[in-house]
Amino acid sequence: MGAFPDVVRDLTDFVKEDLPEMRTWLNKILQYNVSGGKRLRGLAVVYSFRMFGDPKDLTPENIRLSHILGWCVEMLQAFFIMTDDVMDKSLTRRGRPCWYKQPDVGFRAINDAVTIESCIYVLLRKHFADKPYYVKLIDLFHEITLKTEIGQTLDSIQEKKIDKFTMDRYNAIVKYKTAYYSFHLPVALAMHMAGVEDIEKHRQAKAILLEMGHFFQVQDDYMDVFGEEGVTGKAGTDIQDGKCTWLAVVALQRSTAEQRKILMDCYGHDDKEKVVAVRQLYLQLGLPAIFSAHEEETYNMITTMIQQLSRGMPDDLFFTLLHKIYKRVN
Ligand code: GPP
Ligand code: MG
Ligand code: MG
Ligand code: MG
Repeated sequence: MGAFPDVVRDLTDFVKEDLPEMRTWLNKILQYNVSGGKRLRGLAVVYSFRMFGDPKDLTPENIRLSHILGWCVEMLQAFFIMTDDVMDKSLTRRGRPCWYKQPDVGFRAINDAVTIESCIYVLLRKHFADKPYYVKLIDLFHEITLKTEIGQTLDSIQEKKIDKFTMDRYNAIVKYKTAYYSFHLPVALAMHMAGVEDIEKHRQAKAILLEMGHFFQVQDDYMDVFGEEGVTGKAGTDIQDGKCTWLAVVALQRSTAEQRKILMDCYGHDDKEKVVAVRQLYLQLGLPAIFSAHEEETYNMITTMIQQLSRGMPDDLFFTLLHKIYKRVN
């Protein structure tokens, strides 16, 4: 948080002084959409740089740069959630109305979101242009932005076709829409910053991070239905939107013909009674207990993967990330 005011100043300074209303607006959209939340992704950059960096490189200046890079990841996240909330017709985010739901915003939120995305590259140029790893950072942001957008497309074209939901399809959607940008991106950025270019180290890190990212979205899907809005900060929309979620896939796998009919009739409708019927069916099928068992299994599987990391890989970092998400409630 100490670096955030400087980040905002760098960006508002990009806008010339003769456009004061734009400077005020930019300040407002950054405060509302970037500064809140758990900052899990941004902090992952900072932890990863500390763990991968050679002790002699952990200077106050470099640590500060890792904070700025962390904010760049949080800005990418802001860009995604601002547009995702429009597409998902969500009402609340981080315990407040979604940005597009603000009375003076509406569809202008789309421009605000892409503006925040572009700000990432202003910060990268300002702080990293003279670094040998500058191109690696830009390239990774671009590659993972496209992967996430591919995931968002898969997520939206799958909507409501409940008879087509399979675990394979689900796995592909969440790898692209969530795992790359939420877990792989922050750690890979920090590895480049720390000068770690060993392909095998990147491969091992990515394998674990994509598993964590996958599980993170399973949790997100679970909380969409069974979480408390006061704790998650967002009202669920997946059943109404007809999303291919972990709950929907598991429910389909375990349904009798009769239960399947309830899903076919009720899933994907913005109708209170139908939403309640789907939730009831999830309870009847015992999904909360199945989710808990899956959480344990995933925790054990990722723990084993971390224990098998080669020497020189910071297993503490991966355990810290795992413990941040295990049994999370928001
Ligand atoms: C999570 O889906 C995925 C994203 C927020 C990535 C969006 C990507 C874009 C290119 C816009 P979700 O809809 O389940 O998230 P939430 O529950 O937070 O709305
Ligand atoms: Mg959403
Ligand atoms: Mg979505
Ligand atoms: Mg969700």
